Amino acid sequence: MKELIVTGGAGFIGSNFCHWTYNNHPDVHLTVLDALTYAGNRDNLRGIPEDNLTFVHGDICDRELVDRLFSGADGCVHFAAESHNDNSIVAPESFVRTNIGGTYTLLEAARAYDVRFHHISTDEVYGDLALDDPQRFTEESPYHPSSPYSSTKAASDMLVRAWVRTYGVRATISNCSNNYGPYQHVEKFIPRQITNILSGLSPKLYGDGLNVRDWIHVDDHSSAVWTILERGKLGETYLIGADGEKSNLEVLKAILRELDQPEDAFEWVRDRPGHDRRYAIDPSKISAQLEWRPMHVDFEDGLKETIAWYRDNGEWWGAEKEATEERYRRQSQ
Ligand code: NAD
Ligand code: TDX
Repeated sequence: MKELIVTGGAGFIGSNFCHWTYNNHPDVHLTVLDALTYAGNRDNLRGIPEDNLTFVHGDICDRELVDRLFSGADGCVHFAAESHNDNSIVAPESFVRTNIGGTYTLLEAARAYDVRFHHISTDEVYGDLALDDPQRFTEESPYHPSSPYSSTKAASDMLVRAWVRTYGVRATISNCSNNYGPYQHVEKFIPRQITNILSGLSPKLYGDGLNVRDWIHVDDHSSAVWTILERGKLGETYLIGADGEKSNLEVLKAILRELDQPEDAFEWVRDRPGHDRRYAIDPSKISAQLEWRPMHVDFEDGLKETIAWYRDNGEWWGAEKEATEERYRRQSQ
């Protein structure tokens, strides 16, 4: 794998994946294809030398452009998406276009140029679990998406499966749990609460705060994707998770503690419509079959580093913060 296309490489997980690749596989040349929506930032890739990275400002729905890039590539890791549930509830159209239409366009190019394709998806395609359910999601769990966002991700997974079976496209899929780490947009839960506190605003908790998310450090997501690229079986799906289940209230209290705030210094706000109760990943398949293990197993440590990153990089998030909070105010969130 010498020439790798990374779609959405200027976003949160895609840019961390590019840094991880540069640090661990410096012989790989990356071509980032990113439309630089509100969620993409070219600066996220700063530090990766030009010899290792070509940046292409463009849309994954642009067939001509995608064909041109795929004609010279060995592989593609597909991160590009509209990724935020709350936005999908207010304005679902771009989710359908990018997440379904964009994935279709890339699959057609992977088929035409026989490019190895890895599709990045989410545990949200499986819907949610009750808080007291002893089960976790596995690769066999039925698809049951709840939101416009997760339904478009589920549809994109189905396209990949069909292109593998019908056309023999050399593809794999991974469905990962909630990521945290540097470069995550301030609309998402952890960065929103950190930057609220740093800006003198109250953190905002939806519903009763007992919803559970299964947290994984973004670098562990990158190492898992590379494990699949190197050792994954074509046509297979792998769930990625790091045994990181925590309620939103627990996570918020950890952030408040780290930033020397009182435990109750937050506001309850309107719940997300259709809010999934709990996500939980059983990572047995990737750990048993591909021998992948997460490295960042201490969530409190990872959270501390993430808080420090936001404290040190105010100029990175400052510009997006105001517009994001304005959007949330309109939604009473
Ligand atoms: P993000 O919103 O931070 O980044 C998305 C990137 O895609 C941005 O750089 C944006 O400019 C780009 N993009 C959007 N539409 C595009 C288009 N039409 N053409 C080209 N580029 C476009 O998202 P993220 O949190 O980094 O998520 C990346 C991927 O990982 C998504 O596919 C998401 O579904 C999946 N995922 C995310 C999480 C998580 O916790 N954030 C967990 C599991 C899976
Ligand atoms: O201000 C907030 N208050 C709050 O209580 C925000 C922004 C969120 N929440 C809650 C909603 C969720 O229960 O926190 C939890 C996490 O919310 P998000 O960060 O929006 O993530 P989630 O909806 O779980 O989806 C994330 O993980 C799966 C990513 O955004 C998706 O792209 C990924 O597929």
